[in-house]
Amino acid sequence: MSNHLNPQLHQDWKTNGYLKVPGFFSQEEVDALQKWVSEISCWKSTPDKWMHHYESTPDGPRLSRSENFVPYHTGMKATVTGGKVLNIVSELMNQPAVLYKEKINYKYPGGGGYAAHQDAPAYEFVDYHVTCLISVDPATPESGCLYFASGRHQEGFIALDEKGCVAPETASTMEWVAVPTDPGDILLFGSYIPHKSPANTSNQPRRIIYLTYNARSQGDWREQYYTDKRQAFSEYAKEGSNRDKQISKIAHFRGKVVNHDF
Ligand SMILES: O=C(O)CCC(=O)C(=O)O
Repeated sequence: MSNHLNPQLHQDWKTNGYLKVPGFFSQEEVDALQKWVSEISCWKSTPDKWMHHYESTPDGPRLSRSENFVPYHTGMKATVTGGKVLNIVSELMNQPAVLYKEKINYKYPGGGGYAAHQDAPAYEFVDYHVTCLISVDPATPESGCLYFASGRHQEGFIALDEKGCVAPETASTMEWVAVPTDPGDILLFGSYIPHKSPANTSNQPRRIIYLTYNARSQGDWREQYYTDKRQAFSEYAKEGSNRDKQISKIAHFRGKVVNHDF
């Protein structure tokens, strides 16, 4: 585990529950990441490999999210399962980390935002995770960057409602900090920090990669996570409930989901 962070940054992480590291990736690396995200977004849907989710936008149906792409993309796999991303996450966890899940949220113009939530209720099997967000495009308040309830990660589950989100009446009393990011910036956050994001009201995509890790000492749950997610969504579809119109086990996505294909 090499040292990326000075004591002040470690302190900021502890105090705020999130940490932005500007310019973590070089321009060359950003070019590669942008190319890889475009490649993955063009993959045809399959029933048993990667998962694509779509939403309705003013420009027609657009991808809202892709998941489970790491086993099928060599460049992405090398970048997210080793090297400096794994190192910085392991440094924050004070122990070696392993990838738990990965996703790209595209948020094309008109794409939906996310209600205030903590990630922990959706991330089963292990009780604590750290996510590394990689900004592929500029994320601004207009294009739908993340907002955090700074310092509220130390309170366990907060006002968990029936959707798995922070109850709106509690969320509205929280102090929210916008954290815009540029391509190549990373933003690290733990699974208990409340966060949310608005819809994309700009005319540019706001693509972000989210890499979620857990402590390796707690096991490698990645396969199990995706098996369980597929199974849960096929059950939601059979039930005839609206839950299959979610993109996660929690109902935090505010866009209009169309054409589920897994
Ligand atoms: O991409 C976003 O705007 C927020 C995503 C998020 O919080 C999530 O997917 O849980």
